[in-house]
Amino acid sequence: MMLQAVIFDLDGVITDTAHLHFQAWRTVAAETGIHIDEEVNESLKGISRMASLERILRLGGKAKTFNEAQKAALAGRKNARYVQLLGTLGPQSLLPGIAPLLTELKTQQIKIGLASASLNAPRILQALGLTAIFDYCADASRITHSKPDPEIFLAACRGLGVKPQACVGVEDAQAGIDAINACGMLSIGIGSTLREADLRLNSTQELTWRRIAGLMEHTEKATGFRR
Ligand code: B16
Ligand code: MG
Repeated sequence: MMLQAVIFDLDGVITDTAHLHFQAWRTVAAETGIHIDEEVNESLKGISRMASLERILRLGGKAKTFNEAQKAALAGRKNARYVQLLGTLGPQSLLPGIAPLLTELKTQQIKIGLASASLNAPRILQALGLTAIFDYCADASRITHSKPDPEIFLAACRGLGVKPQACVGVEDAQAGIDAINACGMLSIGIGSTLREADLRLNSTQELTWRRIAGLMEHTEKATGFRR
C-alpha cells in the first residue's frame, strides 16, 4: 500500500510541553500535599488531563480524598497554570527536524494529521504557526477512550479520508504506540524506552521523510500479511 498520511502526536513529537505540564501539575499536586517527580511526569505522557489527576492522587495515596467537583477544580487550576506557561511557545519551539519534515511531506503530497490527547492542541498549533499545515486535527474533546485505545488515531484517519493501513503514526508515549498498533497503522516511537514500535528513533532529528517512506516500503515487503 502507498503511504498517504502521517499522523503525529503533538506533545513530545511536534513540540515538547512535558516540562510545562510537569511544572503545572507539580504546583497543583503540592497544594494537596503530594510531591511528584520526573518519573511520575513520564508516566503522564499521552494520558488525558483527568486521568493524569487520578493517577497523581492515587500515587499520593489520596484517591478517595476529593469529590468530583473538587477534582474538576484541581484539574481546572492545573490547566490555567499550564495555559499561562504555554505563552512561552512560538515557532522556535518546534522539536529538531520537524519543520523540514513537514515541508517535505507537503512536497510529497502526503497528508498531515494530528492525534493529540490535549484539549489545548488547537491553541498550541496556533502558537507554533502550524495551523494551516495540518490537514486534519482529531478533536480530543470528542474522544471517549484515551490512548492506548485507538479511537483518536482512527478519528484522525477518518478526518483525513485515509485507511489506517496507508498511514504511519508517530508517538513519544507507550500508550500512544499501543494506540497506533491497535489500529493497524505502522508506528514510529521517539524515545529510548518505547516497546513494540515498528521503528524506534532516539530523537525527532532522526525522523526524516526517507526513514518514514522506507518503513512503509520495507514493512510491506517483510510482513505482507501483517496489516
Ligand atoms: P491537556 P499528546 C497529551 O498530549 C500530553 O502528553 C499529556 O501529558 C496531557 O495530560 C494530555 O495531552 C492532555 O493535555 O491537559 O492540555 O488537555 O502527547 O497526546 O499530544
Ligand atoms: Mg506525546
